[in-house]
Amino acid sequence: MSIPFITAEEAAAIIKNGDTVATSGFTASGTPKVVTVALAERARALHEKGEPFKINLFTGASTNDHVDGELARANAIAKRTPYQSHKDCRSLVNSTDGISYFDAHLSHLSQDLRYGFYGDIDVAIIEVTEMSPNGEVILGAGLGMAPTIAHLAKKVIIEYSSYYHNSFRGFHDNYIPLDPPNRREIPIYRPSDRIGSTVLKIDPKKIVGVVPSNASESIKPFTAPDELTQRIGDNICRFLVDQLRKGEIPKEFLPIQSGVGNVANAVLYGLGENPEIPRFEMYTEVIQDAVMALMEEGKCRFASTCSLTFSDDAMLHFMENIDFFRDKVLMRPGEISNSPEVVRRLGLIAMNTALEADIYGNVNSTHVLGTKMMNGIGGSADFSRNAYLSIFSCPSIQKGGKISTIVPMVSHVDHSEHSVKIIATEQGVADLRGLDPIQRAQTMIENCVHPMYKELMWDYLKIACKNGGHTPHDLRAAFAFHEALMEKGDMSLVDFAEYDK
Ligand code: 0RQ
Repeated sequence: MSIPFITAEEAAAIIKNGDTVATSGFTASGTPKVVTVALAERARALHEKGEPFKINLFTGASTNDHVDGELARANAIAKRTPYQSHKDCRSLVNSTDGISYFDAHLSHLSQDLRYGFYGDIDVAIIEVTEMSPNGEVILGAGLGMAPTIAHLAKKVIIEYSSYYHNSFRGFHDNYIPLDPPNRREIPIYRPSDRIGSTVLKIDPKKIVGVVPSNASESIKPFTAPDELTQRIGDNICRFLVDQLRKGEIPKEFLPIQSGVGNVANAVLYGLGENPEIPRFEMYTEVIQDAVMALMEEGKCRFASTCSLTFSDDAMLHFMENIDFFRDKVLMRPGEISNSPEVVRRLGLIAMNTALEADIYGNVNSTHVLGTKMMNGIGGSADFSRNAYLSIFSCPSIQKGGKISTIVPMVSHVDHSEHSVKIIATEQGVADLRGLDPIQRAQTMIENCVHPMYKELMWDYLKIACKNGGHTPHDLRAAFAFHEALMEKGDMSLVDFAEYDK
């Protein structure tokens, strides 16, 4: 059967008000780039005529301006999950009559969709880089939920990207686990184990059209590590070398998961430069520019990932040298790249970022002042709960010192004290393993808190300890830092005098 080429506008016209639309991709990579722009245009035109038009939008992770940006600005998103990081989308997520957003673990969404928890998928928009008439496709630079949504969706729109001049064939590992009660183990015993297929087979009867696209992922280069991120990165590297020397990390080292952002890049560069760190593998959800450089230097032997989150220049470099990377990279669906089962089996060193952490080791990755959604939990808990070593890092202060990121009690919990083993700031590293709560608090204050907040934090612990208990708190004062920020614009103006009675 022949599958028609259609325009982005024709594809957008297939999507109806109230539809649930799922897209391929993970971060900007592999997401649609033209159909969603036309869809936003259509929404605007309908809104101008006074007609309602909103979709429910399910993706692999965050997207790009072409998806979250365009659709948010057109006020075309009713429900959104599992992760977003675009400022226009975020502002609607945080307004009561904006987007109904629910935050979900990235490894969960594909299976939750198969379980039927969130209704039908009306339309899947899937970016491909090669396609045959029988519906066999080669995906692009990011998978996300592509295999599951291709299988579940009633209709599939293909975005056929001609941006990439060299073939991605061989990089993908498309795989859908059986669902309970028939699930078996996911047979990955090393990061390089292939378990699925390089091609994704989509029922050609469901493909309603193919839309040509020639857009890049539009990912900007990360800024070079500044002094602060460099210090955090150095602290983590020193800690890992020390663990290696003590034999607490096996001498072969363990696969690394690394979140996105500048600290992640700084740590990876640091590991690359450190002669005591052996060549390592990665089992992670995104690989950024730093990883490509480490592969070329021979320091990183292999990376299993869900997406290639390379800046546009780095992606061009990857493409020009694609044969070098063919046996060094596998891209998998998010539920496999982030599978808690595989993370536990491989024994990962997981490194993620916190917005704030408390003196007992609970971590908030998502909510500013406990209320405003930043991005979402992403894959951070898929990894940290199950890792061999889970490390969270953040600068000890934000906004020029008006915020201490280490607080008495986090204003929202994403990662409980039971999942968090190590916390690092530019001040130092708190190794919380095997410590009771008071020891944890002392270690956190001594090693991670910024000098301008240390005395205040000791004051809090003293007040809390007067109440006794296993995990001492003064519930009246536990959020005094947050209150000072809200009322006086500065946490350091907290006054514990009224509680110290
Ligand atoms: O504000 O933007 O006004 O400058 O928050 O802070 O330090 O630049 O942090 O960009 O690395 O993001 C946790 C959000 C960190 C991210 C989080 C303010 C600060 C700044 C951003 P400005 P930074 P980053 C892999 C794993 C969850 C998902 C995850 C994240 C802005 O890492 O989304 O880990 N993680 N996924 O000033 C008030 C505080 C603050 C604060 C920072 N305590 N209170 N404001 N800020 N701390 C990827 C995927 O899952 C795909």
